[in-house]
Amino acid sequence: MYTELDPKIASHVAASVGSMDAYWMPFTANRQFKKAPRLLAKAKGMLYWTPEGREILDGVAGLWCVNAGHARPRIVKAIAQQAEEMDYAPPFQMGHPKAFELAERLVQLTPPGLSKVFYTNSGSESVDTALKMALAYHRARGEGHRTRLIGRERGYHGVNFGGISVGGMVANRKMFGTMLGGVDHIRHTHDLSKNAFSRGQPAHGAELADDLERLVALHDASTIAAVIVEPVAGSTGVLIPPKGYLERLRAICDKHGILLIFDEVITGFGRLGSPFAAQHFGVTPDLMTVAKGISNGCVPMGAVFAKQSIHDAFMNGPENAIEFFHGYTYSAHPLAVAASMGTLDTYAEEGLLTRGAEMAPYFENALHSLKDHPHVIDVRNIGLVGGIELQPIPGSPGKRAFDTFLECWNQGILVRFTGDTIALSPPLIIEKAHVDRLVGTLGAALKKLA
Ligand code: PXG
Repeated sequence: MYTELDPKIASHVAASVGSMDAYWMPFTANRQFKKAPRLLAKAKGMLYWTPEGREILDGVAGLWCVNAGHARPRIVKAIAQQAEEMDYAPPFQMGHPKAFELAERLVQLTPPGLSKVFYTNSGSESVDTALKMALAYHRARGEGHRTRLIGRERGYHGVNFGGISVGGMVANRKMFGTMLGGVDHIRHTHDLSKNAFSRGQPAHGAELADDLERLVALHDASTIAAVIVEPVAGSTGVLIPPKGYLERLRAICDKHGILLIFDEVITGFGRLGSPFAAQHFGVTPDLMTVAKGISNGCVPMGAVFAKQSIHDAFMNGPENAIEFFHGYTYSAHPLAVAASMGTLDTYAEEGLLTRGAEMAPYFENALHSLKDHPHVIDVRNIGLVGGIELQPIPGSPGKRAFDTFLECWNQGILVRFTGDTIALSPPLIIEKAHVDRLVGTLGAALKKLA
């Protein structure tokens, strides 16, 4: 099973896991992985260690989630204490004090108006929750004919049926039938012919927001409930909104009474150098989905932030009636709430929700030093997110990025790849020396593979 690994490493790995047969791994080439496993066994700060003790610098905050770095003491302590104090409390028709306290703290961080929090356990659940809220909101105010949901090409909104329906990644959609009906997509904003090697927001493409007008003309605004976009798309290769694009999308939604949903699962909690992308870009959505950084990835958690007016539209039946028939057994799970409190404490103490803005110029310059490396066709960045797009190997899309990812892993850094783009999204505690090591190693990997 471990024949492709160095025999010494293989025996360590084998000892640490035993059989790998039973675990059907998510979003993974299972057969390939099990022949040459890449395992992580320990984490602290900016670092991981493999079972055999090799140090790996974390260039992607786990999976865009460990924003405060690994094993932070306040978070560890909060989770441990909560596990002793109360492991679980039912969230339906019941509550626990810290869930309310956390909600009050969270809405201090959001843009004005997003004053209500609905808890979930993941980004996918947040997305499906927000889509359901949008539909139910219109129905509650007598516009039940607004049933269409609009996503965007190359969007990623998780893997549940709502999320893949509005999502725009063909591999995530094509195997799963017809999904939700009544969904349409606006065009994506990625245009290397005009915007390659942009620093921050690209100059060209604000007019792509007008594609929403095309769908309004086709379907009529009275049939459209909401539009969902990632302010910066992460999973599909770090797609940064052109200057003026989000403002224009907001204006078109307002004009037609369409709700605007920002999926901030990746951009939320400091990734761009502001608490949320909404503040970074100065555009406030009606609903905002988050996960990942809300609990530093330590215990699964997500949330939807809603405008007061959306919440209030539900509060119109008899007082003893449930207003929104939706929720999860683990909504506001005490361990997740505790992890989130410890996370917010850590963010506040260390100024992490704005630290990305301080580090961004250094990160940007380092990334753009890769411009003339082999096969690099674009470098793009915003806050502490970077994308390096590589020329695909003819006939083997994605292989160049996968090989680069593997070479990086062998050389001791963890990066992400999607299509032929390498993505970086390090923990927000990153120091300049880490940036140098990340980018230096990535550059060396690109040269080695040339
Ligand atoms: N929305 C967005 C914008 C995301 O990035 C989700 C929803 C779903 O979250 P959950 O918690 O259900 O996974 C995500 C998740 C990658 C990568 O490689 C990104 C995500 C997940 C897995 C891989 O970029 N983002």
